Amino acid sequence: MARTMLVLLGVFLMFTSAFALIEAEPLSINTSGVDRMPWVFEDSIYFVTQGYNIYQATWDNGECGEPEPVKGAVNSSQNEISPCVIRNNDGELVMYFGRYTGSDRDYDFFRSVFNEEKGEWGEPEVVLELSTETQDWKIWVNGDETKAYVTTKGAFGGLEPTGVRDIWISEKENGKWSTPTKVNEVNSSGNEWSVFVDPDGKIWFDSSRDDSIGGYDIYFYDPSTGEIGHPEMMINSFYDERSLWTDGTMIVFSTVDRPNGMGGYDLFIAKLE
Ligand SMILES: [Ca+2]
Ligand SMILES: [Ca+2]
Ligand SMILES: [Ca+2]
Repeated sequence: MARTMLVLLGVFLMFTSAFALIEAEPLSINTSGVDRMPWVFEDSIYFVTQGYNIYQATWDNGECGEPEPVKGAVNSSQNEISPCVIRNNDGELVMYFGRYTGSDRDYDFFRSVFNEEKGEWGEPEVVLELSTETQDWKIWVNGDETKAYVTTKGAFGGLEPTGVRDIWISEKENGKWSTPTKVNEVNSSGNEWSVFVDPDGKIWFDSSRDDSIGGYDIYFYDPSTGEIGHPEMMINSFYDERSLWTDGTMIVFSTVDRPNGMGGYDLFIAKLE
């Protein structure tokens, strides 16, 4: 009898510890308002919160410090979204992000360089080659600033907008971004709102398509196999899972109204290995 109890206890502990490893956990920086569009870089997490401004907090393997708005000229009275922070070949800290500029162009993409002397972000410049006349939403740029993926409700190169968000790619040639083209391997007839390329080259995105568990789910496209992966248990749920950041070992993503969150959009972290 005692032995049976011990075996049962062992099975229970194995189950709960394995489950703990794959269960996504909320980040401590979540608020009752909007907390979304995470980007981890060096020792900071950047994200969108508090009236659609970009905040940062110190980051140590999932442990976050107290968030504060990024210093300098990035945040304005308009909405800022989708921070993408890199360090380029000149050693500059660069942020690409989206900003709502009014009903004429909706959101456009901007680029700002961090001024190390002043300790703040410099005046952003609009990146017109990667922006359309309608809603441009998510941007990912590599460290060389030679390759960019964007999502937009608009279209480039004289194509007709489809009315939903798709993923497009551009490469820099002679210092100028090429006209973006559609990434047909990942686009569906529904919305692809976000895009993120991990260190292995996998293209991650969120989408609502036939096999989604509920609403929006997070997917990745692996160019080496040509297949689309759909992580289930640990990340995707009946709730909406949206934009994400990953280094290949962990993933930080936004989700809506998930239990254990603070409400609305919240940030969660899960291990990928
Ligand atoms: Ca929230
Ligand atoms: Ca626009
Ligand atoms: Ca879902």
